[in-house]
Amino acid sequence: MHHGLSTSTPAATVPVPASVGLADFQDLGHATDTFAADVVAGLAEPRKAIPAKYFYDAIGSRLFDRICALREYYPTRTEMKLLETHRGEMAKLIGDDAALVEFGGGSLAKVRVLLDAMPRLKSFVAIDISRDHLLDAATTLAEDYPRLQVAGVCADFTRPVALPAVARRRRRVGFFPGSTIGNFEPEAAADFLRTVAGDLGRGGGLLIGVDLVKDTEVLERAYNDADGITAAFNLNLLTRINRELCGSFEPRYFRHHACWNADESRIEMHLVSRRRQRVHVAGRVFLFDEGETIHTENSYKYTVDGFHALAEDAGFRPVRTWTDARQLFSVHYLEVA
Ligand code: AVI
Repeated sequence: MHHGLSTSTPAATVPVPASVGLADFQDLGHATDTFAADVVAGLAEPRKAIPAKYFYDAIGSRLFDRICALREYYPTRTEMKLLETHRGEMAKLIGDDAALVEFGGGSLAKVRVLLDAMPRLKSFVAIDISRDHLLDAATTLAEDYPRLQVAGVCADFTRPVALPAVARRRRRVGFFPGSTIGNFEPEAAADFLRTVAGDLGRGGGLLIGVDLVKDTEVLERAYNDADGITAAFNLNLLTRINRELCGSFEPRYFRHHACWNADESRIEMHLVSRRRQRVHVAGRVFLFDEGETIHTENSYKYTVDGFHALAEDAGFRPVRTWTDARQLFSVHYLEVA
């Protein structure tokens, strides 16, 4: 399973083998390394913060896969069930003539549910910033669906993407599962949807998974699992900084904290300093008071109406929404207005 917010490996390190069964593979060269600059800038802020996309190094990605399988973490399971239950109806809305375009597809696990329901679909494009991971996942998908034209585009999908030939003369339908939209600030979420509407063009559609506002206890449990996997995921950021940016963090002097912020409609994740301390990162020194935090993630939750308003503001028309019986999660089919 994938988060869709992976940070990159540098562009063009591995040539695409001529033998892979992909219809197309393009590297738009968006992958630039801003980890050091972002961390130093974030730690220098009066309220320390580091962008959530930096969770996903190899260890963080593996921990995220484990989060997705946790009993407490309902989004993955619930969304998968919604896709399985309603894939017939979703397939009809997408249409066999469309090119399906997944934004930040990662391991491309969820889209298989749709592809299995659409044996006549002609083309699929996966866009992801993580080049080698994308190449692997798209190649495996092409092997498993030999009748489908599969293309990969290594790009930052928050920027406009010129889609490859297999998607050009077709209606285009985007796929953005996992409630990754929730990790964008609402402004950035609207900007992203506007960009996607531009990529998809007139007549296009978007199938998107969005986590819902719900009982605080259910929400907080999902981000404070009993096995401490989410805590390890959060704290791994410090280990990554130590390894990649010559950091001197002592992870045991920090603790994971996740809580629901009702005013902002989001789960916040923080790393709380257990003591007054001084930490070196990339040749700079940062001071922490006891109890001071690094804000590491926001995960916004929407009501169905709230999400529709956001989508409409960004140039989409909501066509169909599916939710589970407990109203935990939603999947929306939107059309470019
Ligand atoms: C990837 N993203 C949608 C996850 C979320 O729920 O916001 C990331 C995550 N953070 C902690 N647990 C899962």
